[in-house]
Amino acid sequence: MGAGTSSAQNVEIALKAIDASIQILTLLIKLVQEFKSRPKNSIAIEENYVEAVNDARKSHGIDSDGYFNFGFAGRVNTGKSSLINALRGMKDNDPGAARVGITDTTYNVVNYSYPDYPYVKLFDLPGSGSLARDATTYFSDLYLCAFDCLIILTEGSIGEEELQFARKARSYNQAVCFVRSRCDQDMANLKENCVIEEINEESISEFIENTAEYYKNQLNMNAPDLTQVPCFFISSRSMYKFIRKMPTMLYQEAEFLKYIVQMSLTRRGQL
Ligand SMILES: Nc1nc2c(ncn2[C@@H]2O[C@H](COP(=O)(O)OP(=O)(O)O)[C@@H](O)[C@H]2O)c(=O)[nH]1
Ligand SMILES: [Mg+2]
Repeated sequence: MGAGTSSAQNVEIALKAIDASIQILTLLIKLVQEFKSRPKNSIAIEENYVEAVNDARKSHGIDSDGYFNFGFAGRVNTGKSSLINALRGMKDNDPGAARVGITDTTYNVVNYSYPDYPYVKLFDLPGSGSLARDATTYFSDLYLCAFDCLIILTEGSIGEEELQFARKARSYNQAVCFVRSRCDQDMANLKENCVIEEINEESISEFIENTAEYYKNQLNMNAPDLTQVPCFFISSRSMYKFIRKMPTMLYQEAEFLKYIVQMSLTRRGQL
């Protein structure tokens, strides 16, 4: 909180933040009900992309009319598998959980279903940017245009290859977003280095504000065509607790979920 901010102003800011969170959560709860049943509509694909998208779906064994499909792409170690586990309310060592911390980059695409949402599938894609995976052909090799929404996990900054994936996704009119996971580790480092005193709502929101500004500037400078692609700052640890309805400090887990749910429903004309 800036110097000179009165306690009345602090309370007002905190109340506004709580109000915004309640609004997001209320909307999220409402939207998520749609995922309890089969998609009502197909995704409309532009005529010149129909063949490529159908090929991509076939290659992943995707039934796009019967299921909502979300793809998780990005470099090795960015937290794709951990996020999928958290979204499924699973610990990394639970039976059936995605394998975490695996440096072997050659394993295949694996899709995971959702215990409470049988019509949702989450696709864990092999990491890009390794010797085993050529970044220039990653998008086409892995048929990344097949999903309702492509979620690109990033590291501290958005690299050229992530920009290319997002650009390609947009050329197919596919919903896409960047996600910077592992933010709890950043916060722990800041505390360790005495940059912040405590990890609390205030320091988290300041961290998100600063990091979001940095990402926005990066996009403005390197990819002005992609400034509409949102970036969410999250932690899979917080996501797990959020999904399990356990108390936790949140980063942008609710905003991220709201976005992907909303994009999928919009593409299917269900919103
Ligand atoms: N603290 C923390 N560690 C994470 C988080 N997400 C992933 N990790 C760790 O980062 C490493 C790589 O995660 P993984 O999900 O396997 O990344 P992937 O290669 O992109 O699938 C593992 O050691 C995870 O435990 C997170 O949100 N917080
Ligand atoms: Mg993985």
